[in-house]
Amino acid sequence: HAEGESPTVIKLTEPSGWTAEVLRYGGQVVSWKNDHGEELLFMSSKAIWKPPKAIRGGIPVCFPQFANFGTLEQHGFARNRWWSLDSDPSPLQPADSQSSVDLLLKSTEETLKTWPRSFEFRLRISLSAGKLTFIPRVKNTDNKACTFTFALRNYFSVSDISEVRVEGLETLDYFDNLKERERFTEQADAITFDDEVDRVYLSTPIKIAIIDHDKKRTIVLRKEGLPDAVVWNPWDKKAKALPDFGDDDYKRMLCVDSAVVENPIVLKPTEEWKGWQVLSIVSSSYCSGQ
Ligand code: TA6
Repeated sequence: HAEGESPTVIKLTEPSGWTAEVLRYGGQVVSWKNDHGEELLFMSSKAIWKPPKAIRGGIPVCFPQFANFGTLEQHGFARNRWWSLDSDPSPLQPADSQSSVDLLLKSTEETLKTWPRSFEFRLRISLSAGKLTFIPRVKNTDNKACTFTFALRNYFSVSDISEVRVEGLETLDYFDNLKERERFTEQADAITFDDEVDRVYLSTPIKIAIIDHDKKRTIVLRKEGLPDAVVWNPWDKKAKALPDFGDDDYKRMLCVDSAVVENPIVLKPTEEWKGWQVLSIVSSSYCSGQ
C-alpha cells in the first residue's frame, strides 16, 4: 500500500538514456541503468519487497544507526519507513524533476519511541549521464543534542566477485566485523575476494574504485562528510543463512558503502549535517590511480 497519494516509485531519466528508480519506502534506490539499459546495482533474486523487511539490494539508507553498532534495529529504521516528497529542499537549488528527487523523512511518534530525537532527514538523489549523486542532510529539530551513525549501503552488481578489485583503501585501518570488530591495517595494494569480508575502513580518501574486469567497467565512488567505507560480501555460508539472499547471489554482488561509523555525528539543536556521495561509471580504459 502507499501512504499518501504521491507515487511509490519515482523514475529518474536523463537525455542520453540513463535511468534510476527510487522507492518512497525506505528512500531506497532500487535500480540504476546505463544508456544501454544495463543494471548496475545488485538486487537479490529473493528480495522481499514489502514492509517491514528491508529490500535486499539497490542502495538502502542506514540511519540513525549503522549495523548493530548501537541499541536500535539493525541498520536503523530509515530503510523501513515511508518517506515523502520534499517540497522545500532549500537551500539546495531546485533540481530538474525528471532527473532528481527530493525525499524527506521526519521523526514520528513511532520513531521517537526507539530513538527519542526529533529530526528531519532530507535526501536528494540526482541522475546525470554516468553519475548518480546523493546529498543526505540531517537536521536536529529537537531541543537536545543527537548522535547517529550512518551509511549509504551500495549493493553493486559485479560479474564475478572473484574477479573484482577495490582500490583506494590500501594502508588504511579497518574494524573487522568478523573478528569482534578488532582493528587491523590493510596490507594489500588492493582488496580482492575469496571469502566473506565485512570491514569498516576508517577515514578513507575521497575516491574508491571498484574494478570489474569481466564487465570491463569501473565504478568510482566519491564521498564527502562520510569518512568511512564498509566493504561486505557474505560469501557462501552467510548467503545461505540469509532468507532473502539467493544461495549464489554472493558471486554477483559487492557492497561498498559510504559511511560514518568510527566517529558518530553529534548535532546540537538546530544543527544540520550534510553528506555527499557520487557514484560514476568509467569505461574499461580506466587505469588505477587516475
Ligand atoms: O556489513 C555490516 C552488516 O551488519 C553485516 O554484518 C551484515 O549483517 C550486513 O550488514 C547485512 O545486514 P542486513 O540487515 O541488511 O541483512
